[in-house]
Parts: sequence; structure tokens; C-alpha cells
Amino acid sequence: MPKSILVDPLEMRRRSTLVSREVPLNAYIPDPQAEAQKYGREDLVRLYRDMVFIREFEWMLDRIKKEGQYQGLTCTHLGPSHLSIGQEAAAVGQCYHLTPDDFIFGSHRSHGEILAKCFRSIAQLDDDALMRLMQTYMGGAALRVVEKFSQGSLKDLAINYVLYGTLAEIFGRETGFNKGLGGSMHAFFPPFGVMPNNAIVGGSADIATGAALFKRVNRKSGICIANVGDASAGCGPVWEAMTFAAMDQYHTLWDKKVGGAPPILFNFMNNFYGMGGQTVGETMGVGVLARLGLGVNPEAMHAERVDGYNPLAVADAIERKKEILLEGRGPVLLDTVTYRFSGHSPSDASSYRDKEEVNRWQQHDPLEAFRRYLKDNGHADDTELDAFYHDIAERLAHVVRAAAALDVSPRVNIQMDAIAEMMFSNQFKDRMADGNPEVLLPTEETRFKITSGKHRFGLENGQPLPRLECVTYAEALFEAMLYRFYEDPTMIAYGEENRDWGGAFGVYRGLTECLPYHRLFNAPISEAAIVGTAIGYALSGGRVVVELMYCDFMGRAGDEIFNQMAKWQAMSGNVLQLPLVLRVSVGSKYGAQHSQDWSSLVAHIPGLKVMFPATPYDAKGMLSLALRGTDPVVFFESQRLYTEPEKLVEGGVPVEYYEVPMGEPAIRRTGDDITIVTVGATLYRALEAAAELQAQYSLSAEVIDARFLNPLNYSPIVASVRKTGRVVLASDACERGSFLHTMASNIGQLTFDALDGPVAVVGARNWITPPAELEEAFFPQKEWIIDAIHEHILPLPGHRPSTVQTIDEILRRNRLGV
Ligand SMILES: Cc1ncc(C[n+]2csc(CCOP(=O)(O)OP(=O)(O)O)c2C)c(N)n1
Ligand SMILES: [Mg+2]
Repeated sequence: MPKSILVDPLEMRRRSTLVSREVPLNAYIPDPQAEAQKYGREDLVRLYRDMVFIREFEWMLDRIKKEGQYQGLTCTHLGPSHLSIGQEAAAVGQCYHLTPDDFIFGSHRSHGEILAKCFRSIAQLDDDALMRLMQTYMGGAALRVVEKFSQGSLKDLAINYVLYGTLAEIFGRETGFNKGLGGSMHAFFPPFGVMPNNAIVGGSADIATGAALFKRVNRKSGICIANVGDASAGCGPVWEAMTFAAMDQYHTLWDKKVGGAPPILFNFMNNFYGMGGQTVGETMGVGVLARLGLGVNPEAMHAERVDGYNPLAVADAIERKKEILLEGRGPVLLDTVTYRFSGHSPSDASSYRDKEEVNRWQQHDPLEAFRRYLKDNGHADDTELDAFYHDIAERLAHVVRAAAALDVSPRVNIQMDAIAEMMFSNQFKDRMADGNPEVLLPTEETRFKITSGKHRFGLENGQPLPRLECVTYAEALFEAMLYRFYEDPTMIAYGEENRDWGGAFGVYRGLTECLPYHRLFNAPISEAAIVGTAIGYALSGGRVVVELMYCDFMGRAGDEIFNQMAKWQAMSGNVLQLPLVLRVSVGSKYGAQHSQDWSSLVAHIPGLKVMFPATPYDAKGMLSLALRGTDPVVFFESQRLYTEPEKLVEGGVPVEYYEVPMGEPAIRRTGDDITIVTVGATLYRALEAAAELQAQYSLSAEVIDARFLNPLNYSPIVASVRKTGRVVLASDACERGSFLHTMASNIGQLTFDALDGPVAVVGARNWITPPAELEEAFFPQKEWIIDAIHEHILPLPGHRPSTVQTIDEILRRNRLGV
């Protein structure tokens, strides 16, 4: 089914000039009369109050970091504290037109944004809703603390709740918004639409875009804002996110009823500095940050520079841009001009900037300016405005005392393994939301009709059946995907060449016909954004499968896999779940940059489940398992296996739905003399080795396919090794640093008393992967396994090794680092 977007050579070759859209800079024209009418006295004064509250909150942290006290109360805080003193108007103005349904994601410097959004939500919600929320969030833990010292209205209580929940989080306490596992740089509070803040510069851009995708695909209300710093404009993933958000297909190919582009606003909090590097005049060359929009789409992302020192200019911009976003005409970029009076962090002596510059900005202090504005226009007098300073100081005295006291605000119980409990949600859900999955064909008319009719086992009387007549590893994956697509209305999949082409290896062939564009689409070649947006989609409540064409491209999505996908479940204190499967194809035949098995890298990172099926039965059963879970899974597949039918599991690949049990290795061949454990496609070479060991040396080998790297139940492996007393491990990953060494060390510790020899490891050579014709010298072969057994574990009578696996050779290779 080809797309009908014609690329016309006449049009493409025509001489003309590209005319760029104009980008407004600080276009807001203040009009006190109109503003009084639009906002009303009460709200205008409240904007000021919120700015004062934020400033005092940050000032309090500054005192604690620099002096170890606040209002005479001794208090220490070891962790970070990136303050936003000077930037309050940008945060408060932004939140005015946002509701709890609108999501904001932020950065390491987002305390002000958290407070502003929470205060705004408190103003909007009624007392019952607020109380319910405080009672239910984390079982009411923070509410119980603040109730003890709060007086006044329920909204007053809610304000204290927010101040305390945020501070207790910054102090790393269990009563904090994220059980203290997020801390200052990652604190957030989803009930008010305050979504994860990110300590990786620019990290929020693609995650927020994924949340916006979730809203669009699932027809949820609200917009998403990625609050990132000006210096993040130099980050690749930020650009990738903007490109992803601006894809033409939302308008050209997606069903109109979906509503257009994801409602994402990239808001650059432009304080003109990274830590010390100046983005204008030094580390970048764009001049005006808003210019970036010109490089992304014809609408220039509706970019504008906004005066972030006037909360009303910011509120006005957000109101106008929100409308554009809700109409599906995003993405939007705002260059919100601001300035931090505080250092990058409290220990920063600001040696990189002139005192004169700070002084000049202080003369524009948004709090002073807005105070003057309120007084000049008769909205408030000094007494009323000063009262806010007294009010917040009084609140904070209670809040700091409570958050600092270990008996009131304890840390999570490490003795009870509290953090381990939060690494995974370990739930299984058939669907992440109710409703009918949007599909274009009834199941009976999908390609399942063909695959289900194929031979489900690839051998007959021990002889191979024609491959085309058997269900293959790739088709087994297809069946698992199809099933879940028809069960879970939130499930979507995307990646490079996922639609039409069916994924680079055809796994999704047949899905294009049965799914609308918004459930299966081609992404730009933006691995970081592919994974990052999927994280945002998943943590907003949807199930998502994304694909990296080759394992080697994980490098392009390094931060997203290692820092984001792996961590948000635990950093949220279990508030978020990540039903996200990242399919990663391990290549071969394509040389050094397309043939690496990097499973050890992901298995090393806490927070990821890691699977690597080696048979079609497992391909379907393990993907089915991953697709019902609520945790992030990196799902490795081997390109050597895609076209293989099932030849090991009796009965073949079931037509109906089934799951492989989590973490359980599979015994592929039983034996008594030696255990061979494999990860991935090396299984088949191990089975060849086992056959030869039996035929030539009468040794019976037990072959175990680990299937899972994490979690992994070692018990069957331990039982096998205790029986055989010998073990060799093999996989296609380069030997140095391979996950096999983790397994070897565990098996060694768990079975030392039963071992007759060392645990041997056979990995690929520590080289670049050579061309296809030389791969046999690189990836473990049957002979390597037999030779390794002969050299290290059990001399095989009469055996003449054909490869060098000796101790001297191991030493030599390590000396050379190869
Ligand atoms: C990927 C990454 N690189 C470097 C850092 C260290 N770092 C933390 S904040 C920062 C400067 C960020 O500047 P900007 O994005 O403008 O935000 P601001 O601090 O000005 O709010 C740097 C370099 C980091 N956290 N993440
Ligand atoms: Mg900055």
C-alpha cells in the first residue's frame, strides 16, 4: 500500500528563493487596563505571591547550602540545589493558563516551575478534589505531616503540602513527592501535571514530546511543555525531539480525527548561560535562540522570544500558543528570556560573569517590577504585598523543621530493601486503558491468517521443512505484536522504516494493513528521540514498542536507554510505570558498525529487563510477556534467526497466545558431563558442539539457553552445574566485559564446591567485527567451545584443537588489549 505523496522533480528542481517566516521578539505590549480586566485584581496579586513564595523557597535552600541554617534552624543538605532566583516570573507566568491536565517537564533548575504549577493547580481545583488527591497520593504520607502544623483554609493546607512535599523530596525523605529517590533535580508531582524534571541537560525535550504524542494518540486533553535551558539547544536529542514533533505525517497521513501534531511546546528558559559558558557570544552561534524554529519547519515552530521578566508577557504567549497546540498545529518554540541572580549552584562564585551584568539584571528584578506595577495600578499596597513575605517565611519555618527532622520525615528503609522494591513495578496488564483498539481489519483478515496456517514446527521426521512454509522467528514476533495491538488500545509502535517496509527485517509485515498511522508509523532517523519519546509515551500511561534497527545504534540513544528508560520507574518512587519495549536487532554480515551484541551494556544498568530469545517459540512467548508487563524491556533479537523456523521446542510455536515465564532459562538438551550456557544465537553452535562432544568423546553436554539476562533465575543453571561439575558459557558478544563474565562469576560463587574446573567463557574476539566473509574468525564457533573445554576444563582424549584457547593465549590477548 504505497503512500501517495509524490515527490515531483519539476518542483524540486525549480529555481526560486526560500523565504523565512518572521520571528517576533518580545512582542507583548503591556496594557494595564486590559490586564486588569483580563486577570482581575486577585489573580494579578496572586501572580506576585507565587513569585515571592518561589523566591523565598530558593533563598531558604541557598541559606541551608551556604550557612547550614534557615531562620536559625540548623539544617544540612548534601545534595544539589540549582536555584532559580531571578527566574520566577517565567515559571509563574507560564502556569497561569495551564490546568492540571497540561504537563510540564523540566530540568535540574525546576523548583520554581514545580511550585508555580502546583500553586496554580491549587487555585483551580476545588477543596474536595484537593483533599482527595492529598489523601491518596503515596497513601497520604506528606499530608499527615503538614496537617500537624497547618492552619487556615484547605488551600492553605495544600500550599504547605506542596512546599513540604517538594522540600522533603529535595532532602531525600520517604515523605517527599517521589519517596526521596528523585531529589532536587528530579522532583515532580504528576497529580498537578508536574512531570519528571531531568538532570540530563535537554533530557526533557524528547520525553515531553512522547507525552504529547500520548495525549494526541489517546485523545487526552492538555498540552505538554518541555522546560529546558538555553544551553540545551546544543544537544542532539533536543533537535531530534523538535524534528520528531514537526513531522509532516501528522497532517499528510494521519487520520484527521486524531487531531494533528502532538501538542508540545519547547520552552527554552533562556538565562544566557550554561554553567559558565555563554550561549550568546561564546558556545553557540544562533544569536537569538528563537531562530532555531526556522530550521525545523515552515512555520518556524511558531517561534517567539518572550520577555520572561514580565509574567503577563509569558502568560499571554502561553495562552496563544496553547491554542495553536490544541488545534494540532504544533510544535511551538519559545525563547523565554530570563536571568538567574543566583549562581549555577550555591557553590558557584560566578567568576564567569561580570558583576555589572548581574547588577543590571537586578535592576529589572521581576519581583520589584511587578510589585511596582501592582501598586501603580492600584491592585495592592505595600502592607498586602509585604504580608506575602511574612506568610511564606512562617510556612517555611514549619516546613523546614518538619522536612529536616528524621523522626517526622524518615528516609526509605534501606534495611527493608526499599529501593530494590521500586526498581520494577512487576505488574501485568492486558491493556493500559479501556476502549476499543483502533484497527483497520478484523483479526481474521490480517496476515495472521497466513502465518497461523503455516507449519508451526520446522522439522518433520527429523528433516527440515521448506522455510517458506514454516512460521519463522520474525513471524512469531509479528504474532505477538498483532495480539497485543488488538488487545491494548493504547499500544503503538514506531521506529525507522516500521510502516510499509515492516521494519528493516520485515517483522511488522502485515501490520501496515491493519493499523492506522497513529498506531504504527515511520520515525525520523532519530534514535534518541525514538527511545526518548517512547519513554514519555509510556510514563504518561500508554504501551509502546520502539525499534532500533541495529544494536550498534544504541550509542545514538545512549542517554535515553541508560539514564531515562532505566531510571524513571525507581526515581518516581513507583508513581510511574514504563510499559515500554525496545526491540534491538543484533546484526551480522554488515561489519564493524552493524554487528555488535551490546547486551552486556544494558544488563549492567539497573532498572532494565533484558531478554534475548533464540527460538521462534521464545520470540513469541517472550515478546508476549514483555508486552503485557509494565516495566521497560530491552528485547534483543538476532538477525541470524529471523528467517529460522522452530526446531527445538517440540510442538513448535503455538498459534494461540502464551507467555514464557519471566527469568527462566530453558534447557535445550539434557546431559550429565558438562553444562553449556548460551545467550542468543550462539545456542545453535553450542548444540553442534554438544553433538560433536557426544559423537567424538562420549561426553553428554547439557545445553541451557539463558534467554533472559535480567531478571535471571540462576537455579536451573546452578542445578545443572552441580550435576555436571563443569560449565562453559558462550555468546556472540565480544568477550571482554561480556555479560557472560557476570554469569561466570555468579556460577563460580554459587557452585564452587561442585566444580571440577574453572568456569570457561567463550565470547567473540575483542576486535571490530570484520566483513561477512571473515565472521567465522570473529564469532564463537562450535570448535571454539570444544577447544575451550579441552584446554581449561577437561582434556579430551586425542583432541587436536583447531583454535588457540590456551591460558598463554588468554594472557597474550589481554596484554595486547585485543
Ligand atoms: C548531558 C549533560 N551535560 C552536562 C551536564 C552538566 N550540566 C548541568 S547544568 C549545565 C548547564 C545547563 O545550562 P542550561 O541548559 O542553559 O540550563 P541552566 O543551568 O542555565 O538552567 C551543565 C553543563 C548535564 N547535567 N547533562
Ligand atoms: Mg541556561
